[in-house]
Amino acid sequence: MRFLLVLAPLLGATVTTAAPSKDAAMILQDLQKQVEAELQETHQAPAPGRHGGNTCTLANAAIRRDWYCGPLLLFHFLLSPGERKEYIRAVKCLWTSPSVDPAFSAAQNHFDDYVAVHMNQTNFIHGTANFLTWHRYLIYIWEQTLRSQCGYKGYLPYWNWFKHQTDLTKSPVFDGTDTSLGGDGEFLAHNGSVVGAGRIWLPPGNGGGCVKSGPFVQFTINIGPVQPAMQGYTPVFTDVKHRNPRCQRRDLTTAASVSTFTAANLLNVTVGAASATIGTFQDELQGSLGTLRLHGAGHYAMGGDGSDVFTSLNDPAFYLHHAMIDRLYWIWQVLHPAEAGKVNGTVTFRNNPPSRPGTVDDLLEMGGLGPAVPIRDVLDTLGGTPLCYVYR
Ligand SMILES: [Cu+2]
Repeated sequence: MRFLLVLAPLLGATVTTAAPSKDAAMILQDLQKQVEAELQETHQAPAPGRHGGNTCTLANAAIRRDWYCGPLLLFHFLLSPGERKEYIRAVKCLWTSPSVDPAFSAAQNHFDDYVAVHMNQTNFIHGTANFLTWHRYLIYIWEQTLRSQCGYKGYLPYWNWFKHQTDLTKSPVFDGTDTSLGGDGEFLAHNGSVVGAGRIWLPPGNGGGCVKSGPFVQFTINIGPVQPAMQGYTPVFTDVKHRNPRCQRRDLTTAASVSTFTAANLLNVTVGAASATIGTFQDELQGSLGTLRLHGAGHYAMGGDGSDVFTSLNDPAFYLHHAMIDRLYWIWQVLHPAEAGKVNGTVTFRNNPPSRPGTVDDLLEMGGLGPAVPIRDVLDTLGGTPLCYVYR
């Protein structure tokens, strides 16, 4: 663990307060190199696989890449503008594909189906033992569906939180160009967002209304909102049978990104104190009562529909945000092999109401989106049952 020694002075008790000498994006690249080196050592042959005959290797694994993260990095890490447009075209294709589940009468298309499946399970997939694996599997199905139904040839990109976190309007994910996932919302006066179980207030950004630029402005969303963090955005219903057609709202909230997407937080969760066990790792990544952490900060940085724990999938950036969460999970798993196969927590939202502990045999249910699989099948992204991907 050469890398840990290099970082040792940055870790320990001072990790959350010291200002590391490298910026977060560079630290993430160091972590990436460390993970790639570990995988080269440990994955000379395919992992045993759960169902025998695993054909997934490092050489044939899919590579999920950065939507674009700035000129500092080598070009092959990044999506080209043409690749970004291909991804956008495929997402539009889902938006114009029919809903597959008649139970979701509010869903007008297959994009809405994802919102509905997530909304129906919200209290059993957050603050739970399956949080990381459920979302890992959901975005995998999303990726594979873009490929199988919409002719997409690439893989799911991720939003690199550690670039442009001081001005989200400059982020290639949110800059409003035709190679972004849309820009900020129209200005709509509101009183900011209340998050962290009511204990944290985030000031309003410059948006709050309908996304005003980018490739998806003409699309209508239909489900929710159920519990948007943004004040003044009124929830209207709580099931998937009542359609609420509207524009997608966003309020790019730099107060969330700049305070949370820091080198100290990145180090803490990947190699610092919080990385010690699956329990401490997932709590730090996800956030707990009264704290804003990486997962929550991404949602609140989007604001508007993206800030709704039930229906944040209405913001197409959801998938790139959760790919980044999954990337950190993958990095952490490679660097902590003794913990990588474990789960921690129960089967209800922060154990409310009290419930049994989750296990790796629990099924990840995907409604009509895809087959249910046990957690153990998606613990290894190179396990071939069905996952076979890495990040770069
Ligand atoms: Cu979720």
